[in-house]
Amino acid sequence: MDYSLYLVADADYAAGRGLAGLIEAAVEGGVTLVQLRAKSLAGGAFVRLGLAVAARLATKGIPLLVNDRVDIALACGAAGVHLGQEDIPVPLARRLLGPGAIIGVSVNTPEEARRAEEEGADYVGAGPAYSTATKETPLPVLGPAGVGRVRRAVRLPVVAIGGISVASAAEMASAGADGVAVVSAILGAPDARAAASELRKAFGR
Ligand code: TZP
Ligand code: MG
Repeated sequence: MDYSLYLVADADYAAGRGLAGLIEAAVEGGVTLVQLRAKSLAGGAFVRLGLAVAARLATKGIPLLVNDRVDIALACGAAGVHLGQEDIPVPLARRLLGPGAIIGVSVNTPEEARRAEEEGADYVGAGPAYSTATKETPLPVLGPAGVGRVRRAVRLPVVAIGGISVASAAEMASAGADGVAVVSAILGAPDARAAASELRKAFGR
C-alpha cells in the first residue's frame, strides 16, 4: 500500500464542482490512495457516488477507502474504511470487512495510535497536523513534533492530515510520516492535477 499522497475526497467540500472528475485529475497528478468522505449524504446518494468512484479508480489500480461507513465500503467493493475515534470499533469493522480489508484510524495521541495498532488497524491518520479550516475539531494541533511522537509509538504506517500544503509536506516527511492526506490542497486548488503533482514532489516520494 502506497500512502504517500492520500486524497480525502470530501463530497461536501467539493459540492457542485464534480467530485468524480476532481478525483480523476488528482490521480493523474499522482495521488496514491483515495478516501471518500460524505458526511451529509444519505446512504443512497453515498453508495451511488461510491460505486462511480470505485469503478473509475479500479481501472487505475488506486485503492478506495470509505470514511465512517462500513456498509457503504462493502456495497461499493471498496478496499476498506477510515474510522474516527467515535466510529465503529476496529475489531467489529474487521469482523464485517474481513482480514484483507484496509482499516485506518484517526488518532491525535500516541496512546490512541497504540490502541489502534493493538486492535488490528492497518494505518493511522495523525491529525490535525496543522490548523485547518476544512474540519472543525477541538483537538490540539500536532505539528511535526506531535506527528513524530505518533510515529515512534507504532510500527503501523502513519499518514499526517490537517492543513498540509506544498509548503509543509516535506516537514511531514521529515517527521517520519509515510504519507500526507489532504482535502483543500487538492480539491481547493485551481488545477487538481497540478496540485497533486506538486504535493507528491514536495513530500519526496
Ligand atoms: N481530519 C483531520 S483534519 C481533516 C480531517 C478530515 C481535514 C483536512 O483537510 P485539509 O483541507 O487538508 O486541511
Ligand atoms: Mg469518522
